[in-house]
Amino acid sequence: MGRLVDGEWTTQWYEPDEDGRFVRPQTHFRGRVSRDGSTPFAPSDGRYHLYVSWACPWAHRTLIMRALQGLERAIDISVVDHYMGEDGWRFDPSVPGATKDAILGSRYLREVYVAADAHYTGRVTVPVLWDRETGTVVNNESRELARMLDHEFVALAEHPIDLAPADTCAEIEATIDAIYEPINNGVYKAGFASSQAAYEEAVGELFAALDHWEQVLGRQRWLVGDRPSEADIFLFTTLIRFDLVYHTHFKCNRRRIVDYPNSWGFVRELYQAPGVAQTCNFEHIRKHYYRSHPKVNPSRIVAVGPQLELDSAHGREAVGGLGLAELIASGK
Ligand SMILES: N[C@@H](CCC(=O)N[C@@H](CS)C(=O)NCC(=O)O)C(=O)O
Repeated sequence: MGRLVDGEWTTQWYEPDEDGRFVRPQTHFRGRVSRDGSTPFAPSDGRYHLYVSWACPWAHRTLIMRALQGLERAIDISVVDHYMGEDGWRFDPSVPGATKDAILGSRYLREVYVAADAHYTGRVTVPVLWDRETGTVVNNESRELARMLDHEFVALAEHPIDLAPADTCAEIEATIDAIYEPINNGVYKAGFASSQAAYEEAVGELFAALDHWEQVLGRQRWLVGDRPSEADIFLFTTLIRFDLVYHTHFKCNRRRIVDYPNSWGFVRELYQAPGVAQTCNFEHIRKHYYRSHPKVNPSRIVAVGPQLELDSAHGREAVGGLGLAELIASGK
């Protein structure tokens, strides 16, 4: 694990704050693809390329959005190896599920960042959206990329759906904010804490939030009412990894997601929606986390379990509202 400083690679673990808390760095590339011509990046078939990891929950947001919209043909992908070592993310097509860098043929993802900005300073993260036309990175912030894939590529999507409709968009944004610190980032704050107090603070907030959303999902089908939204995808990418890695590797072990009946049904409904299971690579998830954080797991031994029963009936119809598969079929 490391970072680029003025285009040069340095190896260094995350710097905690003075109380041992994990602090997630800001993202650098914040360009936007827009269909109204307001930015230099117009949506166009085959112009953009996504760099992803099957292991990463942030990249997974973009992979799910790409699948739900039917953008696989319009936006191709390169997939890094699951192992992230001293040199950061790397390409190794001999690893099942991983690919070469289809754009630059590079060995390490950091080369893509340096190609976009020779003086780049910051972490080298996935996901990354690359523009073939200008030869640069458009954006590397998953929340913004998910919104672009949701709204800006409608003309290229094989079955476009709107996962942030105007009338509920403010509530969707507020819900994405509400789950980010305690849940999406919370598992990392627990796992990367370097003091007992910071760990306990993160785990406390995490399970308070999981308990809260479990109640909500008992009353309504989705986080924002009766229709699926971006917020659901963002919760899903953390929950699908929870029992596999966060519970044991990041010590988030007060409960498992299978112990939350509503949340577990919610996970299964999303998993079973067309195209989503193909974005879930449990080998990459397991191997990445257990092997890539030597401070957390110095032996790099990969835990064997658990077996998840993701294909059993989710039963979420009982809560009412619109199913994700139904939304895709309706094309709205
Ligand atoms: N804010 C970014 C965070 C992405 C991120 O942290 N990705 C992780 C993988 S799960 C990564 O690439 N980490 C490499 C590093 O921090 O060196 C986003 O949401 O897109």
